[in-house]
Amino acid sequence: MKKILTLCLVHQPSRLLLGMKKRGFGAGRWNGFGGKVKEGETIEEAMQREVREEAGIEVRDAVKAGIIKFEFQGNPEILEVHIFRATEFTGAPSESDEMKPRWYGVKEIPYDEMWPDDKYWLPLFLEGKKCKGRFLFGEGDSILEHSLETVEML
Ligand code: 8OG
Repeated sequence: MKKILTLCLVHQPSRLLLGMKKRGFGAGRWNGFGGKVKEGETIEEAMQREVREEAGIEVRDAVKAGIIKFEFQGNPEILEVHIFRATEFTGAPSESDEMKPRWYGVKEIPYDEMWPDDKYWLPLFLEGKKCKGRFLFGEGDSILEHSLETVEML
């Protein structure tokens, strides 16, 4: 079974907008904004909606930046996360029930308080590259297998 999710990162030349996830899956971690694609919605529409709901902004120029599949040992579900990069937005980032937003300098990304796979692919993202990959998680936060490649097109 496959679930499609979105993840949008607002990336300006020297800074990245992250949100502290306050509840649910990934709570206690800094991340971009996103969630599950609902029935009847395109991936782009879901991306836009999630950023609006979680950070209170409208992204203007989001483009695809990656597709990563996550699997968890012993769980048949595959999470396919579609990653987007935006540089322009309207509105002011504001706290929601789910996320508390904050800008981080690109050299002070809090990798130790993020999903453990982020230290593999986020540096590529910050270099402006697009990537495709797969991570298999084991107990706790261990990564048992992974593959990651940069691609020209998604
Ligand atoms: O709807 P929900 O809040 O459960 O969506 C989960 C969000 O977390 C969604 O934006 C996709 C994102 N996400 C994962 N796994 C990982 C991961 O390993 N790293 C990062 N950075 N984001 C992830 O589901």
